[in-house]
Formats: sequence, structure tokens, C-alpha cells
Amino acid sequence: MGSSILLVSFALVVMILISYEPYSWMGVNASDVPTSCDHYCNQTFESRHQCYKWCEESAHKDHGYKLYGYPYSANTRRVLAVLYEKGLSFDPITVDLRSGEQKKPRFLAINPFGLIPVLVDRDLKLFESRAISQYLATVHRSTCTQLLNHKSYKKMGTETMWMYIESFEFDPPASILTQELAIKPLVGQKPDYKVVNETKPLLEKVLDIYEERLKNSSFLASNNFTLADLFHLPNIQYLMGTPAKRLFENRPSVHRWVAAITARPAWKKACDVKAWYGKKMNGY
Ligand SMILES: N[C@@H](CCC(=O)N[C@@H](CS)C(=O)NCC(=O)O)C(=O)O
Ligand SMILES: *[C@@H]1O[C@H](CO)[C@@H](O)[C@H](O)[C@H]1NC(C)=O
Ligand SMILES: *[C@@H]1O[C@H](CO)[C@@H](O)[C@H](O)[C@H]1NC(C)=O
Ligand SMILES: *[C@@H]1O[C@H](CO)[C@@H](O)[C@H](O)[C@H]1NC(C)=O
Ligand SMILES: *[C@@H]1O[C@H](CO)[C@@H](O)[C@H](O)[C@H]1NC(C)=O
Repeated sequence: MGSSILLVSFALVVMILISYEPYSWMGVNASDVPTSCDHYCNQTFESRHQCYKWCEESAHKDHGYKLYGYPYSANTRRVLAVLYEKGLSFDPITVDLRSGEQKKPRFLAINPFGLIPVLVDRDLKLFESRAISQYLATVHRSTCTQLLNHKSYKKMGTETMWMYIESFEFDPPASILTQELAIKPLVGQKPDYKVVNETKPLLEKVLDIYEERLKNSSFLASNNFTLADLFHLPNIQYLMGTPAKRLFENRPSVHRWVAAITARPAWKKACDVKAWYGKKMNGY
């Protein structure tokens, strides 16, 4: 009788501890758990403990990833978002775009196209932010945020379609507007309003189609956040700080989607320039 009361109280204490501090029972310090894991693991209650364990292990494992990039660069941020969603460690290597570092021989030896980001994973070197993102999301598919959901060929087809829609329909007008309305003013140049006026209707046409899609779907490829949504973040983040934000805000379903994807903790960290410079820096 006494021992069963003891057992029940013990179980209660454990339950309270787990519900308040989901990681403490594993001897994991809450501050070591990537915020992205917190965000993701809270939604998957059955496997929550396993989920924290994966995330924590992943964050502490040295994967040896090196990322050549610049923390203000939209394409660098695309890859950073994936690294933070997955809670992966990496060494940042700053390629200063302001001083034209990306066109100097030292960097051209790494990427002859003279563009960032570049990911180095031991003997593998990858250019192109979307290819790097897909690589990381596939290698680390079983940890933290599920960015690809290739449970069937149909799902794979739909996700790939939305990823290419981003590249071929959304990005061309969006990146022109980002350049004119966000980047140019940032470096003290005036936007070319002729270009802006010509480009806006092209983006509006794309967003009208997104609005219809997002009326019936929480995210572009499915009801879950995927790499297809993530790919849009860098341009959207910059454009939401310009008058072009109205194009997104005027469309209720697009607006809801923008709010959901820009609020992700991993994305906030990807935009945090101090988080980039705060890491230990190794040279080339
Ligand atoms: N499609 C490439 C584009 C890369 C790209 O244009 N990167 C920009 C920074 S956001 C860059 O390196 N610009 C330097 C230059 O054009 O000289 C990707 O997604 O990685
Ligand atoms: C996840 O759950 C923990 C514990 O219940 C809570 O402290 C934390 O704020 C939650 N995080 C998110 C992003 O919802
Ligand atoms: C761009 O459009 C705005 C609003 O329609 C107009 O006031 C402005 O003169 C246009 N600028 C150029 C350079 O075409
Ligand atoms: C989206 O939902 C609306 C209202 O529920 C419906 O009328 C419309 O046919 C749906 N569109 C698609 C593409 O499924
Ligand atoms: C969305 O994610 C949850 C949790 O990971 C999963 O259970 C569910 O099957 C996913 N839904 C879709 C439509 O992929």
C-alpha cells in the first residue's frame, strides 16, 4: 500500500517534470536544444522524447560542414534556414560581397562561378543554395523538421513541382524587386522605378495563383511546411520590409502563409547576422 502510493507520487512527479521540461529527464540542458527542435518536437507528441534526443545529438555532432557565405545574402540564408531547421552544426566562412571577395582568385578556386553559398562536406563541394538545401534535407531526413515528405511518388512530384515553381516563376520577379527595393537602398543606391513598375505585375500574377492554392492548403506542397515553402523565405523577408509587402498583405491566404513561415524560429536565426559572426571562424 505504502509503496504503491510512493510509486504513484513518483510517477506524478516524473509526469510533471516531463511536461514542464521535456529534455531534463535525459540530462539534456534546455539551452542546448536547438529552438527548431523545440518547435518541431512539440507537435509530434508520441515521438517527442525520441525527437529531442535526435535533435540534441545532431546539434552536438560535428558534421564537418563548411558554409562559404555572407549573412546578408538571400541565397546564403536559404541554406542557413535548412541548417537551423535541422539543428546542424557548421563552420561559417565569410565571403564579403561588399569587397567583391567572391570574384577574387582565392574564392574562384572554390566556386568558379564566383557566387555564394558553397557547402563543403569533406570531399563533396556543392554550389546552388537549393541543391545544397535538398542535399541536407535528404541526408538528415530523419531528424528534426521533416522538410521533404517523399512517402509516395505523388508527394515527391508535388513537392518538386512547387520547388521549381519557386525557382522559375516566383524567384525571377521577386529577386528583381528584392534587388531594387531592398538591396539597392541598403547600399545607398536608388531603385530603378521603371524596372520596379515592370516587375510588380509579374509577381502579382504569380501571387494570384498562390492565393488560390493557399485557400485550400496550409502550405504550398501539402498541409505541412516543406522545403518548397522554405525556398521562398529569403526574398519574402526582404520584400516585407519594402512597399512591395502590400502584394503579399492584400491576399489573405498568402498573408497567412507568409506570417506562418517567417515566424519559424529557424528562419529568425537564419536572418540573425550576429549568430553568423558569433560562431568560430576558420579561414579558407
Ligand atoms: N542560384 C544561386 C545564386 C547564388 C547567388 O546569386 N549568390 C549571390 C549572393 S545572394 C552572389 O554570390 N552574388 C555575388 C555576385 O553576383 O557577384 C544560388 O541559389 O545559390
Ligand atoms: C515546447 O514545449 C515546451 C514545454 O512544454 C515549452 O516550454 C516551449 O515553449 C514549447 N516551444 C514551442 C516553440 O512551442
Ligand atoms: C511607376 O509607377 C508609379 C505609380 O503608378 C508612377 O507614379 C511612377 O511615375 C512610375 N515610375 C516610372 C519610372 O515609370
Ligand atoms: C478550394 O476550396 C474552395 C472552397 O472550399 C472550392 O470552391 C475550390 O474548388 C477549391 N479549389 C481547389 C483548387 O481545390
Ligand atoms: C504532417 O506532419 C505530421 C507530423 O510530422 C505527420 O504526422 C503528417 O502525416 C504530415 N501530414 C502530411 C499531409 O504530410
